Amino acid sequence: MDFHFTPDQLALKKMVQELVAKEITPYALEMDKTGEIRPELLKKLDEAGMLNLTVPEEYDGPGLDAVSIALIYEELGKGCAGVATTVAANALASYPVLTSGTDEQKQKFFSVINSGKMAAFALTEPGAGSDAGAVATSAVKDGDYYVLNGTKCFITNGGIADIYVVFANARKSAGIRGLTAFIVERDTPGFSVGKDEDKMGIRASNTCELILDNVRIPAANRIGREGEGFKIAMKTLDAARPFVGAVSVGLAQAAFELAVKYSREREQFGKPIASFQLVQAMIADMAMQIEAARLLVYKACWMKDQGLPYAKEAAMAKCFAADTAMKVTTDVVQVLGGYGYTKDYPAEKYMRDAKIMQIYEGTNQIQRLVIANNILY
Ligand code: COS
Repeated sequence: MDFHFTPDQLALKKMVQELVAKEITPYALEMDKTGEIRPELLKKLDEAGMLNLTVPEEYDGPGLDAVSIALIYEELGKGCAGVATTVAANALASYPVLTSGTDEQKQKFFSVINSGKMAAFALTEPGAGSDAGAVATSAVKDGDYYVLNGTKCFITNGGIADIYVVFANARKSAGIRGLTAFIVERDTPGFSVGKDEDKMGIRASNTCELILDNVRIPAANRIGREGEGFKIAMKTLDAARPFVGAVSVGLAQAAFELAVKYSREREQFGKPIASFQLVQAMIADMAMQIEAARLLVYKACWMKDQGLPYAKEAAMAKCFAADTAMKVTTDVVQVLGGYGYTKDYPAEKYMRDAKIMQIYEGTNQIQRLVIANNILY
C-alpha cells in the first residue's frame, strides 16, 4: 500500500490551496449572504482549469484521475462547499457524455465546458427524487427530433448553465426502461429556467427549476439508446458520489481547524477550553471521523482509477463523509458555544452547508440501500 501522492497531485493540491486562499475563503461569507457565486470567481475557476476536470486529454481537457479530482474537491470544500458544488455539477453533467456519448457529442459537450461555461445534470423532478425511475418528463420521437415536455427541479447550475443533460421518458409504458438521456442547449426554443431556490446552505451554488415546453431537440443529441437512461444516471451517480464525499471531507476539515484554533484561544475557568477533557474528546472524535472519511473517499476513487467495481465504495464514501461533515460541523458549533451560533464565525455556515451532503446526489438512506444491495445480492 502506498499513501503517498504523486508530485503532480501534490502540485495540483498546492495550486488549488492558493486559489482557495486568495479567491474563495475571503468571499465565502459574502456569497453565502448574496446567494450567488461571484461572476469574477467563475472566471478565475475557469482560468485555473476547475470547470472541466473530468474532460479527457483527447478532448482538450486535463485527463485527470479520480484521486486527483478528489484532492481538488477537498480543497475547494474547505473554502466554500457552495463553490465546490458549482464546480462539481459540471463534472456530474459530463459523466453521461463521458460514459455513453458519441465522439460528436463529446466534442460538442466538452468544448462548452472547456470554454469556461457551465453545465447541469437534470434528473430530479417534483415527483422523482430518490425514485429516479419515476421521471415524468416525456420525450416523443418526431422524425429526426425528440419533443421534450416536463419540469425539473433542484437542478444545480440550472440557472447559470449553457448546456444540460436532461433525462426524459421516451416510452412511458416501459417505466424505468423508457428513461433516456439527452443533451439540451440552453437557447433551444421552449426551454426556460424557473424558480431559483432560496436555500439553507451551499448558497453560493445556483439551484433552479427547469421548464421544458415542447423543446425540439435533434435525435443526434440522444445519449446512448432509448431506455438506457436509468443505467446512465446510475453510472453517473456512482462516479460522482466519492466527490460529494471529498467536498464533505474538506468542509469538515475546515470546520475542525476552526474548532482547534478557537479551543486553544478561548479561556474559561482561567484556562483555554482545549485543556478540558470533554472538549479534547470532541476534537479527537472529529479528527478520527474525518480521517476515516478521507480514506474511504480516496479508496473509492483509487478503485475507480484501477478499473475495479466501486459502486459500493462510492456509496460508502459519500454516506460516511456526509454524515461525518454533519456531525463534525454540529460539534464545532458546540465547541464555539454562543459564538458558534452567530454569523461572526463561519461555524454556523459550515453546519448549514453540511446538511445538503446527506441529501443530494442520493440521500444517505439511498446510499445505505445501495451498500446493502451490493452486499446482499
Ligand atoms: N450501474 C449500472 N446499472 C445499474 C446501477 C449502477 N450503479 N444500479 C442499478 N442499475 C441497473 C440494474 O442492474 C437494473 O438493470 P436491469 O433491469 O437490466 O437488471 C436497473 O438499473 C434497475 O436497478 P434496480 O432495480 O436496482 O433499481 P431501483 O428502481 O430499485 O432503484 C436506487 C435503485 C434506489 C438505488 C436508485 O433509484 C437510486 O440510486 N436512486 C437515487 C437517485 C438519486 O441519487 N437522486 C439524486 C438526484 S440526482 S443529483
